[in-house]
Amino acid sequence: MAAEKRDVHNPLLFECAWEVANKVGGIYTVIKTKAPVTSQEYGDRYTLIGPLSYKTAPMEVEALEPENEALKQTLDSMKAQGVKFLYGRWLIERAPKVLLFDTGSMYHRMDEWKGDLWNLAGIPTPPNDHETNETLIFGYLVAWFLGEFVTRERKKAVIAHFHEWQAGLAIPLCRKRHIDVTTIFTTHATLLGRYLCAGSVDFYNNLQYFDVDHEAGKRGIYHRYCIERSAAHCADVFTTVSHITAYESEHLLKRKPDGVLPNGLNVVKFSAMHEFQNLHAVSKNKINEFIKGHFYGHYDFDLDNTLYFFTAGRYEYRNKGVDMFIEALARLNYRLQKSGSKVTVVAFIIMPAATNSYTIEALKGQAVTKQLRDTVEQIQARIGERLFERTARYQGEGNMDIIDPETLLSEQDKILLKRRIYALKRNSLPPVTTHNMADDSNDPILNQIRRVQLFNRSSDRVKMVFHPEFLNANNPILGLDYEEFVRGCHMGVFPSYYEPWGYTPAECTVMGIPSITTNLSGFGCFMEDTIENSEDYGIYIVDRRQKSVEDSVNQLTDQMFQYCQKSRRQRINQRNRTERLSELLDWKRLGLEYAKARQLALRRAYPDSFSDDDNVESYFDDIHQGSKMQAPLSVPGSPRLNGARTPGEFGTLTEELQGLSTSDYRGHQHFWKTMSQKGSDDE
Ligand code: G6P
Ligand code: 1S3
Repeated sequence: MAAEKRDVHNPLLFECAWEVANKVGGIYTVIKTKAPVTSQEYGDRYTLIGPLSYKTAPMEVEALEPENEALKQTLDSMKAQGVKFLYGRWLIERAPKVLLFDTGSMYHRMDEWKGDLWNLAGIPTPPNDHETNETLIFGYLVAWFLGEFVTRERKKAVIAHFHEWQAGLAIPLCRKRHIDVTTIFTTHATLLGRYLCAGSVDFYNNLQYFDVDHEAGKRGIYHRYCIERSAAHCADVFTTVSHITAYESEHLLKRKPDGVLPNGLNVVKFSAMHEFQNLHAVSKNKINEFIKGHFYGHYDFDLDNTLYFFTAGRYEYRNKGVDMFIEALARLNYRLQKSGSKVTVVAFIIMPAATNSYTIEALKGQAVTKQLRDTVEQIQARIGERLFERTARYQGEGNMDIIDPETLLSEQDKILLKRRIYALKRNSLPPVTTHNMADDSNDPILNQIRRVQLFNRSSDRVKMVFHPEFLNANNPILGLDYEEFVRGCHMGVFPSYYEPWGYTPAECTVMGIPSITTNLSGFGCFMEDTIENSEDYGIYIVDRRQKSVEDSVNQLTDQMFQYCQKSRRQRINQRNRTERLSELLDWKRLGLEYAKARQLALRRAYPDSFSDDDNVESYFDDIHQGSKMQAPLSVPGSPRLNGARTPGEFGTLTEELQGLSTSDYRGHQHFWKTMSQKGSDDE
C-alpha cells in the first residue's frame, strides 16, 4: 500500500537555532523579532527548538504540557531515555511554543555519537572543542526528536528550518537517516569568511581562489567547517541573509544559495511623527549629562553645537571597521579644526572587552558634577526663599536694594561654590576610556587612538569615548539602554569589512537615526539596491569594494564632515526621512522571503503533492495581506525605490518556484561581473 501523502498545505514548522530564548548575538534578534509574523502564519503549527540554558530560560520561557499527541509521545519517549528538556511558551509577542534541550543530559553519549558522525558523514570532532561538543549533542538530540516525531505525526508535512552551523548538524543526520522532513539551512556568516577577514587577507578579491580545506585546517576549524558545509549541502533549501554572503557561501561552502532572506525588525510605528523626534531630544539630554561629567574641567565646548556619533557591536576590530572609523575621525578632527568649525563631535565606541570595572576618573567625573548640580540646586532654593522673604516683608518706598542680585548670594554660598569649582579642576585630559582595560597596552582600539592622538584635548573638535561594555540603564555612568542611547545620538557609523547583514545600522534606521554603512555589508547592499539617493534618507554607504583603503577612509571622512555642516533643521528633516524607511525593514514585509523558502522546500521534497492549481502568488498574498510597500506617498521626501517594490521582487526564491533559474546576486552588478569575469579568465 502506498504511504499516505503528507499534507503540504498545512505543514508543521520547527525552527531551530542556538539562540532561541538564548541571547548570544544577532541571530537572537532575527529569531525573536521574526517569531510574531511566523506565529501569525503558522499558529500552533510553529515550534522553535534551541538549547536549554538553566540560567536564562526561566526568565524567557513559561513551562507547558504539550497538547499535540505526537509531540507528547515523542518527548515522553526521549525523557524515558534520560533526555532533559523544557517545553513551553516563549514570553515574547504572540508567545510561540519552544522546545529547549539540555545538552548536558546527554554528554555520556558523546563518544558514541562522535563515532557515528565519523562513520556516517566522515566529519571528525576533536576532543577539546566545547562549542563543537555542544553542537554535536544538540544536533543528535534534534535529529532524534524529528526522527521519532515524524513516525508519530504522519499526516502533515514537516519543515525543519536551521540557522547557522551550531544548529546545522541535524541536517546531514536527517538526510542520512532518511527522516521524512524537508530542511532549510540559513547561514548568517561563514566560519571561514569571518576568520579570513579578521586576518589581513584581501578577502573579496580572492574569494574564489582560497583552498578552503587548507585554510580551515590552518585555523584549527576544519571540523567546524565540515559541519557547516555538510549542513549547506544536505539541506533541501540553502539560504543566507544577503547577496554578498551568498556570493561568499558559493565560494567558501561550495553551494550557491537558493535565495536570500534579509533580516527584518519589528517596527513600532508612532502615531505622530514628532514622537520619535521628541525621544531623540529626551535621550540626547541624558547623554549631555554624561558628557558634562566625563569632560569635567575641560567642558569648554557648546553642547548645543555638539554631535554624537557612535559605533557599536561585537569587538571585531577589523571586521566591524573600527580601524577605519578611528582613522576617519582623526581626519575629521583635522578638517573641522582647519575650517574653523564650531561643531564638536563626540565619538562613542561601544564594544565589550575584558575590563576591571570603571576607572576612578570616570566615576569621579560623574560624582563631582553631580555634587555641583546638587549645590547649585540648593543655592537656587535658598536664593528663592531669600527673595520671597525680602519681597513679602518689603515696607519701604523707592529703595529696592533688596532685589539687587549682588546681595542674593550669601558669603557661605560663595564659599561652597568655590569649593565645588576647585573640585572640578583636573591636571589630566578627560579619559578616552571609561573602564580599566584588562590589557590596556595591547588593546587595538586604544592603540589606534594613541596612534592618531585623539586625546580629548581642548583644541580637538573630535572627542573620543570608548565604553568597553554593553550599555545598561543601571550603569553608574552612561546609564542608558542601548535603544535610548541610539535615539539620543545623531549618527551611527559602521564601516564594516565583514558584515553579512548588520543589524546596527538597520536599528538606527527604524529609530530615525542616520547611519553610515558599507557596500560590504548585507544591509548596505540591500539599501543601495532598494532606494535611490540613499544619503538623502540618512543611509550613507562607504565604497569598500572598488576603492582603496585610503579612498574609503576619505569618503567616510567626507560623509561625516558633510553631516557636520547640516543645520538643526536639516538634521530634523533628514531624521524624518530616515524613519520613513522603516517599512522596508519590517518583518511584515521581509518575512515573505522566509515563506518563499519554505514553499520551495516543500516543493522540492514533495513535488507530487503540488498541482498546477497551487498558485504561489495568491498564497503569498494571503499570508501577508497588506505587507507590500505602499505606493509612494504624495509628500515630498518619500523614498524612491529602485524598482524593487516588494520583497518578492528583490529575492530570488520565487523565480525558481515559477520555473526560472535563479538570477545573479544583487548589489553592484558591475562588481559581481568583474569578479566572475576574473574567475573565468583565470580558469
Ligand atoms: C528633535 C526635537 C527638537 C530638537 C531637535 C534637536 O527634533 O523634537 O525639539 O530641537 O530634536 O535636534 P539635534 O539634531 O540638534 O539633536
Ligand atoms: C551575524 O552576527 P555577526 O555580528 O557576527 O548574524 C547577524 C544576524 O543575521 C548579522 O546581522 C551579522 O552581520 C552577522 O555578523
